[in-house]
Amino acid sequence: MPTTEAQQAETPTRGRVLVVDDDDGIRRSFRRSLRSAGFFVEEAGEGSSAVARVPGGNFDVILSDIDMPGMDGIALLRAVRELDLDVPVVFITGTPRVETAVQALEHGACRYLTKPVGEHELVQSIERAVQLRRMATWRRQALSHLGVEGAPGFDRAGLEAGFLRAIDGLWIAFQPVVRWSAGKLFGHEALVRSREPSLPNPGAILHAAERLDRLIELGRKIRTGVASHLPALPLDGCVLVNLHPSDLDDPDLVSRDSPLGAHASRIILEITERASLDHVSNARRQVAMLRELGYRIAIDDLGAGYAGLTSVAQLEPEVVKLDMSLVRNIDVEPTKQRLVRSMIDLCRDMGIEIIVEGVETVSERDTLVSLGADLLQGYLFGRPAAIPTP
Ligand code: G
Ligand code: MN
Repeated sequence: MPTTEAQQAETPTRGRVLVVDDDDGIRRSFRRSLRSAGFFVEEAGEGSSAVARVPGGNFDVILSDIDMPGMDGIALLRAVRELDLDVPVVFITGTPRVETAVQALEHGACRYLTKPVGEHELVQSIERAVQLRRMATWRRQALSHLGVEGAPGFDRAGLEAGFLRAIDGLWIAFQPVVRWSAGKLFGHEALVRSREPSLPNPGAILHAAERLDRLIELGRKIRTGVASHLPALPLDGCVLVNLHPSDLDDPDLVSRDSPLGAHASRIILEITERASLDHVSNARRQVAMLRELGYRIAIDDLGAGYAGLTSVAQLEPEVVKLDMSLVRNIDVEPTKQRLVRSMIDLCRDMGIEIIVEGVETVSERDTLVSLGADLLQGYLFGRPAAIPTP
C-alpha cells in the first residue's frame, strides 16, 4: 500500500530521494516503489525546480530522467554539482546513448539505468547510492578528525608502534599486466603488503601513515622496496608503482638519485583518481618534472570516484587504469559495456594506453577484448605475489 505524505514524515526513512521526471505516470510509479521500500520521496516535474530543491533538501540521492523539456538531466547534474559535490545522481533513460553516458560519468553520475527498470533494480540502485552518500559524508567527517590529538579513540602511541612494526615487516607483491593481442607480458604492478596484524592491508597502513603524518617516509620505504626487486623482473616489461598524492610533495621522488631514478624509463607512476589533487600545491609541475626524468604517469582507479575525468584533463597521463568496479560482471551488464567501450575509444583518440583492472573471469575477459581492451590485469592472469630475490 502506498504511503501518504503524512505517514512519510513520521516513519524513519532509509534515505531521502528526489525524483525528477517530466512524465507524471513514471514519476508516480517510481514514487510508489520507493515509498513502499521505505524511502522518503520528493518529486519535481522538471530540472530547474529540482535544482531549486537541492539546497536545504538534504537529499541522499537524486533520481532523474535525462531527456526532459527545458533543463535536461545532464544540465541538472551540472547545476547540482555546483551546489553539492557529493549527492549521488542516478539517471534513468529511455534512449541510452554513449555521449550522454560519458557526460554523465564525467560529471560524477553514479548510475545510468535504462528504461524499463524493474522495481527490484530501482530499489537496489537507490540503496547503493544512499550507501555511497553516507560513505562520502562519513569519510569527510573522518578526514576532518584525522590526526587530531585528543579526538575520541585516537591512541597515537599504539598506532605509532603498529605503524613501525608494519614498516619493518613491509614487503612488495607484484601482479602481472598482460598485452592480450600479443600474448605477452606488459609489466607488473607493485603492491605494498605488511606482516603487521593490526594494519592488515595497504589501506590501513596508508591511513595510519596519514594520521601520523608519516606518508613521505612510507612512500620512500615502498619505492626502495620496489627498486630492490627490479633486477629480478623482466627488463622489457614496465613496473607500475602506486603513489599517494602527498608523495608528489616529496623532493626525493623528483630526484635523479632516488632509488627508482635510474630506472625511470621502466616505471609508470600511478596516481589514484579516488583522492583529490586539490591540496597538492603543484601536482602539475611535479608531474612535468617526473616526465622529464623519464617516468610515465597513469591515472589509477578511473571510474571509481566522483572526480570523473578531471584528473585525466589535469595530468594528461600516458596510461589510464579502469577501475575494477566497471569490470565486475561486465559480460552481463550492457550499461558497463557501453561505458567501457566509450572510455576505450576516448583513450585511443587521445593516444592514451588503457589498462583494465580486476579481470576475474574468462567471460569478463572476452567481453573486454571484444570492446577493444588489450592491456589486462586481474586474478584471472595472476594474483599479486612475492618475487623471489635473485
Ligand atoms: O587501487 P589499486 O588499483 O592500486 O588496487 C589494486 C588492488 O586490487 C590490489 O590490492 C590487488 O590485490 C587487488 N586486485 C588485483 N586484481 C584483482 C582482481 O582480479 N579482483 C579483485 N577483487 N581484486 C584484485
Ligand atoms: Mn594501482
